[in-house]
Amino acid sequence: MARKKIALIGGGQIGGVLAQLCALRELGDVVLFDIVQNMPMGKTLDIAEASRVDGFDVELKGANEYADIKGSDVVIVTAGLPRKPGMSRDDLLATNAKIMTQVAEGIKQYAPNAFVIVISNPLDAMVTLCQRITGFPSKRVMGMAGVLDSARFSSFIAWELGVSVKDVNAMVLGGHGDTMVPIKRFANVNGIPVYELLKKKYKGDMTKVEEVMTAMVERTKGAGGEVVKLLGNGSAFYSPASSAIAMVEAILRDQKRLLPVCALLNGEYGVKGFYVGVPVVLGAEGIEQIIEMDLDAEETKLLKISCDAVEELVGAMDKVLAPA
Ligand code: TXD
Repeated sequence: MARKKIALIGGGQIGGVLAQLCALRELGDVVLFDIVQNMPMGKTLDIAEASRVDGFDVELKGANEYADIKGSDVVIVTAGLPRKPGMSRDDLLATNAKIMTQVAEGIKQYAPNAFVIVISNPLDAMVTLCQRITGFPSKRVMGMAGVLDSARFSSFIAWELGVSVKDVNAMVLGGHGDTMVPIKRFANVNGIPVYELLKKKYKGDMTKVEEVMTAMVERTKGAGGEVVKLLGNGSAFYSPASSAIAMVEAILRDQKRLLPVCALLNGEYGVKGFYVGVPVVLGAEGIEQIIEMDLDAEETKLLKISCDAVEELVGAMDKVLAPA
């Protein structure tokens, strides 16, 4: 059986790590595309030359032409500008919308049967645009943000409680922006609610428990910005790449994982016609199911605020892209 073909559009920080992870896990042959001449060829050659040491059998190729992504099974898009310190993700809208327009047209032409995972920011608007331009079925076009935001939330919980992060389950829903909604109530460590464990740790002092939980939620919401500030140039790239690879694996290995994914909603959670982060089942068909959780009044309110912010962003994008 032929190896799968994975195209990475954008050969920058995340694109490079994605290429290496695809190779290390032997997920398929990799094409790394960028508009910068030679750079993707340099990165893929560098990774390929580690194949003897790491022991992987996949081909890696750099590309400056869309024709090279022909027949890809999966396309991951990171093309666009990252944030600089002090910028919000939404500040990237105008530039990245124009880039996404070109990228989506290239994917539509050369990889019409691919699953597409968008990473570029502002995420919810970019993936909405990508699906509209490609016209692909929405179960094949999705955005990565929730896996990363949830991984960050899980890390903070593990560090606070002094337990292995492998036992932590926590989900972040909504848009990938300042309004994202970490779902505190369902966060647990191997089934034990985080609230219960915090209550034990702080000997029933519920004020302290709420304070610690709120601090973890706020750190999660600002986690991308925390890294941007420390790096001084560019944004997080290791954890975003790993998170997208988890989604690729779920699809290629038909794992039926239940993950928070940026998906096109058609009435679920009261949203219609744009993308937002919700729990889905991810398998060989792509988004096989969208799960509607029973949220309480507070969670519903916060999710609505987040969805409204995404809707506004999509509206702003439409204005930017409208012919003058
Ligand atoms: O959770 C998430 N979704 C994210 C998203 C987490 C972290 C970062 N996130 C966003 O991913 C970030 O805000 C950016 O919008 C993207 C890519 O981040 P990365 O750190 O990889 O940015 P780089 O290193 O600047 O790489 C972008 C590449 C760069 O090599 C450009 O030359 C290329 O995109 N680029 C293009 N490629 C193809 N086609 C066009 N038109 C193009 N324009 C620029």
